[in-house]
Amino acid sequence: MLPPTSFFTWLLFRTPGVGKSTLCQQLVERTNFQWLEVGKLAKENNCYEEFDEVYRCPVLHEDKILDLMEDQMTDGGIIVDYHGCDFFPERWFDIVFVLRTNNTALFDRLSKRGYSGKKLEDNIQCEIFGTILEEAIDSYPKDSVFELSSNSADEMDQNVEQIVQWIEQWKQNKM
Ligand code: DAT
Repeated sequence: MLPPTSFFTWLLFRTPGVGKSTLCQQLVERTNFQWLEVGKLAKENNCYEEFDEVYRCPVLHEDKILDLMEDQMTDGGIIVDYHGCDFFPERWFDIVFVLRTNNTALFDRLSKRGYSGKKLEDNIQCEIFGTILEEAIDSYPKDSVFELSSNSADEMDQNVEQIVQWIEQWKQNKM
């Protein structure tokens, strides 16, 4: 059982392909929380510093995106979805979820998405070494970081149920 807590929820998720969007979509349908996709917000507002030629992707301008998010984060009830976490202020979040997927499933999902070469290898390695879980534990209180396994559709359903229960409990505690 996840602990009841106060204000914001941060759903921090891992490497691409672990099921962040799928989970967020289902949570939005089941709760009145809003889904804030940091990657999408950055794209819409051109929050980039440069282009990374190795990974073939733009590099996030962290200060710009934090300024944009600040207003939205003050009201609470936000699910923040991104693959990194150490640059967000700790005060924004009450809880951090890190999704994990085994290498075989992740390899298949990322290959289907068109990832190959170094980008594919590095993302798989990031998952193997638990890089983002480590980053979350280093950046936030240990008792607010939860790891959720996301290998199968059944596990996805369980994760949704567990988080919905946590949100219901959070609402009751606020009444
Ligand atoms: P992300 O947003 O983390 O990049 P996604 O939600 O787009 O990931 O999911 C990538 C693909 O994997 C998509 O086709 C749905 C599938 N998928 C996600 N989570 C899954 C799970 N737990 N079991 C089976 N398939 C899953």
